Order: sequence, then C-alpha cells, then structure tokens
Amino acid sequence: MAIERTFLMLKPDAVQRGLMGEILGRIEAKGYKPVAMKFMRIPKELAERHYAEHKGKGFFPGLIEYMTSGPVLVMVWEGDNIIMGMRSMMGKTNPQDAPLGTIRGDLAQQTGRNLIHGSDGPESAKREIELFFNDYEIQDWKRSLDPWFTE
Ligand code: DAT
Ligand code: MG
Repeated sequence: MAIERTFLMLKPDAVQRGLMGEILGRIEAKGYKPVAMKFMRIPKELAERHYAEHKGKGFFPGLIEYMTSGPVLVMVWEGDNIIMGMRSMMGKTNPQDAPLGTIRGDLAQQTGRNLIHGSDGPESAKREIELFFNDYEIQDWKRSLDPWFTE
C-alpha cells in the first residue's frame, strides 16, 4: 500500500459548465480523501510556473489564456496509489483518446478543453502542491470510513 497525495485542478471549463459536482462525486465515490481545496483565479505568472514544462510549445499561450480565463478549483486529495489512479480516472490528455468511463472520455471533446489537471508523478505532485498551498491550508484528518476503503 502506498498512501500518496496528488494535486488536482478543475479547470475553468469544468467550473463554467457546472461539472464540479459531477467530477468531485466520482473522486469521492472512489473513496479518495480531500485534504485541501481552494476556489481561485490563477494569476498568469502562477499558471506559467505550473505549466513551465510546456513553455515554448505552440499551444502554451492558448493554454495560459484558458487556465486564467476564470475561476478554478485547486485541490489536494489522498489515497492508495492516487497519483496514477487519478490519471486513469481522468483519461488521456486528448479526450478523443480517453475511453468512456473516464472523466475526459465521458465529458470532454478537445485537448484544449479537457476539464481537469492531475499530477503525473510523485515529484510533480510535490512541486504542484507546494506551488498552490501552504501547510496550514492542508488538513490531516481521520475519516471514520477510511478502513472501509483501505486495509
Ligand atoms: P495532462 O493534462 O494530461 O497532464 P500535459 O501535461 O501533456 O497533459 O499537457 C498539459 C495541458 O496542456 C493539457 O491538459 C492541455 C494542454 N495541451 C497539451 N498538449 C496540447 C496540444 N497538443 N494542443 C493543445 N493543448 C495541449
Ligand atoms: Mg501534465
């Protein structure tokens, strides 16, 4: 068992389309545990730092414009192998390659409007959590149902 934390973001299209509840419901039903949440408008400079690995690519300016176009919900969630688990639940970056049953496969059409971000590994999870949250914004809490999700 590897209890991990991952950084998730419901992007501006998820907020604008009223899909926060639908997506959060799937993550909660899986049994993952929320430890931090913040509804915010990302400053351009922070969006550029978050997506620094894509700087210089053709889609970068459009990506930053989209990510800063309206409020987003940034979050930290905890669970067994959650980093890869959430990547599976999200589906591939291009929703047209994401199978039905995944968030992007069920609810999105284009890469540039793919609803959700999730860290792609332990190092990016740590980096992204620290980029968006202070320690006091992250809750260590026990949930009485935890033993029914993880042994
Ligand atoms: P993911 O979000 O699945 O981790 P990524 O890190 O490769 O994918 O890219 C980050 C975001 O950048 C992605 O969610 C949407 C955008 N993006 C990536 N490739 C793109 C492309 N070829 N055209 C337009 N947007 C793209
Ligand atoms: Mg990525």
